[in-house]
Amino acid sequence: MASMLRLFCLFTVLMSCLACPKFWTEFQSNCYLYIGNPSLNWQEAENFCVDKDAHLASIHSREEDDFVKEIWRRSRDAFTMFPRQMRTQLQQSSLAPFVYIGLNDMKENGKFEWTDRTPVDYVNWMRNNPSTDIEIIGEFENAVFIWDRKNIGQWNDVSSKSPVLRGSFVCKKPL
Ligand SMILES: [Ca+2]
Ligand SMILES: [Ca+2]
Repeated sequence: MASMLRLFCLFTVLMSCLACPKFWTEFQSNCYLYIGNPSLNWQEAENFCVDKDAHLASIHSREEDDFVKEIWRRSRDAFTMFPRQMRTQLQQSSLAPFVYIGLNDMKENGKFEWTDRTPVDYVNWMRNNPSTDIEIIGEFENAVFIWDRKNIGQWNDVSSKSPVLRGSFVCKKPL
């Protein structure tokens, strides 16, 4: 009986090694964490992910692009189920109009990279993006978010250290 118990414990430990941490969602052998916190810009969001042994999500296929949008939209959809008073408190954190991902051209303007160092093999830019480098309030557009304008959910480059563009983001790490 004791050996059965030991075997069961071993199995449980092994299984937990093969699963994403609590609150993370598994998709194609990676774990994703959606954060609806509105108080972070791109750079702060990446720092948050690194703190969790992850990076802002990289996206390598249409399926992964849709998946990231799905966990973000699901969170916004769930928001409408809360009572009205609660919604006011939650409003900022649940209704971010964009979600940051790890794409950036901080090292060299126009040369986009993922913060997790995976290859850039898929992009989904919005019309007129990436922007020719327009300097806005002393900052160049060098980091990317998915903007759900017209429910299309395409990519836009913005300033990585914007004091204004604070929104939600998705961290990703391998399973
Ligand atoms: Ca740029
Ligand atoms: Ca742009």
